[in-house]
Amino acid sequence: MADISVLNDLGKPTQSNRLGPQDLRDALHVMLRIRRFEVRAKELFLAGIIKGTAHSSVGQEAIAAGACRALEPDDFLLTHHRGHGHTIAKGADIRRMFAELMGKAEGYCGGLGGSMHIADFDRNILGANGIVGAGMGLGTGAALAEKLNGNGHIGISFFGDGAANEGIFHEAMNLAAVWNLPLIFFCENNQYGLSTPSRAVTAGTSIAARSDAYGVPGERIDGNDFSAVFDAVERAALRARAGDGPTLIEALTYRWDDHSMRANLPSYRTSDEEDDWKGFDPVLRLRDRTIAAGALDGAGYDGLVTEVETEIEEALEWAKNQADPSIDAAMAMVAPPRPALHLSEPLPGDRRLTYKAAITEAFAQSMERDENVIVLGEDVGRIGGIFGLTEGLFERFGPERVRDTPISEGAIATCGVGAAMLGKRVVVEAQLWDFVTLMMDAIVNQAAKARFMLGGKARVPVVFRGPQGAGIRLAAQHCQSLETLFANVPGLEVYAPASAYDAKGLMATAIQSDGPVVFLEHKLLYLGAEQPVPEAFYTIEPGRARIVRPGSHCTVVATLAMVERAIQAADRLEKKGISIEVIDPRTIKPLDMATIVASVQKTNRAVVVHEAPQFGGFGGEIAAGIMERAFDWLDAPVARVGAPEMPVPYNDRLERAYMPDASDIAHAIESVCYRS
Ligand SMILES: Cc1ncc(C[n+]2csc(CCOP(=O)(O)OP(=O)(O)O)c2C)c(N)n1
Ligand SMILES: [Mg+2]
Repeated sequence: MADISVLNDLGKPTQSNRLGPQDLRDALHVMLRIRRFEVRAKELFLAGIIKGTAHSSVGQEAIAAGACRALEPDDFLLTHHRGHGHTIAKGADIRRMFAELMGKAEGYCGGLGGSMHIADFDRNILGANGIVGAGMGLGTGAALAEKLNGNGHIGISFFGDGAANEGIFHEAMNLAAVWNLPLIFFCENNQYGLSTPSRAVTAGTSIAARSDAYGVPGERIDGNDFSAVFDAVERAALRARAGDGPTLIEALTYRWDDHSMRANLPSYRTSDEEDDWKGFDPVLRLRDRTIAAGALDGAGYDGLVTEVETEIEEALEWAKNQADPSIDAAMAMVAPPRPALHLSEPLPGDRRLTYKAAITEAFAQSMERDENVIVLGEDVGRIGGIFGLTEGLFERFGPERVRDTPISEGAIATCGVGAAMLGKRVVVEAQLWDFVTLMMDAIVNQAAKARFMLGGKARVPVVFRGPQGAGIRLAAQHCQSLETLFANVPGLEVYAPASAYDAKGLMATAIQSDGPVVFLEHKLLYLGAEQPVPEAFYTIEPGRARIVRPGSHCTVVATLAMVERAIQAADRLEKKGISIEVIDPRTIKPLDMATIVASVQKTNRAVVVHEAPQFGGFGGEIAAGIMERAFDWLDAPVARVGAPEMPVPYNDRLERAYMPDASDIAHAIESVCYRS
């Protein structure tokens, strides 16, 4: 059972000097629209017209109406799964919301997102979210972008009491506080996270009290009192606009319905408790105040209710009559159009740079060309990153654009996504690529899907980059090759350059892309010698493999540190009269299967090499692609070379044995060459 003592604080009248009778009437109108929307949505769900699930905000309407009234139209809003009220109060079109809930093409997300992903970028509604807590991380990024844009806009991230126990709450609060971001953290404490009472899983006296730990103001308010919400958000907005940073507001409230429309959970709340809270109905409380203020009488209220009912019926009838989306339209939403790139790659020339310096040069040139390019990561600023990839950028472009972050991978990565949504091009460094596992929500659930699930308008130009791979004895948690985790996620591109030339050109391409790119580097390549790299800015079209070494007897497809080893194997076998064609795909996704297939049609044999464990590696994808498209040309099954089914060992000798080397590759080549 919930803590009923909180009721003692409710019902106390609060006064806002800024709100006149007409404001109260307008807010009541908004709250009635929210309530009717939710009531009808639930009925439509039960009738099978709305599918999946949706989360009603009945009982919580004062929060949406009060908070959004204190914001300016240009301020941004991020919400969560229970977001209908927030989007309606921020001005979203109810017809398009219903259409989305019905999965229609005219819905806010083209029918591809549903209730949990409604966004309206024209109104700075940056999206509801199906991942509890994600809006806080995204909010830090959106707030950072607006701060850097210098336009005076601020934003709000709504989340629940349950979300306050996610790590992202703490990471985002800390980040927003240290960077003084114009962001309001608004916790709707409806006292339950699904079936679990908040007080049973939440330490401390209140969620608001946690603000002390981050040195920002925090207050707990009556969330069923429109004016209390308005006042608190207005105070927080004034602070944010004045450059004084974030505020945490915790509003006590109660949801009247079950957790979701789909939920058919055993009872976990008493009917007494539910009835008590219904006695604090935010709509009726505002109705009474509005009547007392003289802006409405009883008949006027009934008229308002009827007006809202008519609007909602018309909206849902309109929505019902819309068409379903087509699969072609859905496919077009996955990735943004590619920006115009240099179609022909420049000649390498005589100037030489290391792999590392080539990437640094791509950062510097991209930052010079576009002031919206920013770099985020642990130690990327003052010391230029622990491997030195961002060396010199801090001095040249300043601390606003080259930002040393807290050790908060979840916040850094979601911050990058949020900043990208509001105009930045963000490079996010994972100090060691293994730490990307703490960034997975941002990359996989947010960046990869934002354009698709939020209606095609979200732009997410973020490069998630870092050094993967073994070879310098950093053991199991600092040496993995994780490309397949990303290659299997629609909406992501995965680049893996093996040469300095490709590293510079592909990094420039990645930064120019309007969609998210996972950019894999390799620690051993950082140690490599200088190679020819053009001085001028250039890009490389992703999805174009490079034939690194021509040959006629067997095709070897290799990436990153394996390219050099494949060349060594080819050199050895050449002495035995075997001619090897080595292909570096350069980008794992998009993958240039055409070049690989054409090569196999010439050589009739293929070996695929990667450093990641063989089982489940992307070598299987290439082998299958060759089998599908060049089966009739094959003289032997495609061979794969990868690491064994083992975490990367620390011991020097074992680590060397773990990584495929030229002998392993040569052995595999011989096995396919001498087969027939
Ligand atoms: C990261 C994550 N964990 C779990 C869930 C499943 N889930 C959806 S809503 C919810 C409860 C959230 O509670 P709260 O944050 O208080 O929001 P409320 O539903 O009460 O509005 C849970 C557990 C999820 N969507 N995302
Ligand atoms: Mg809750």
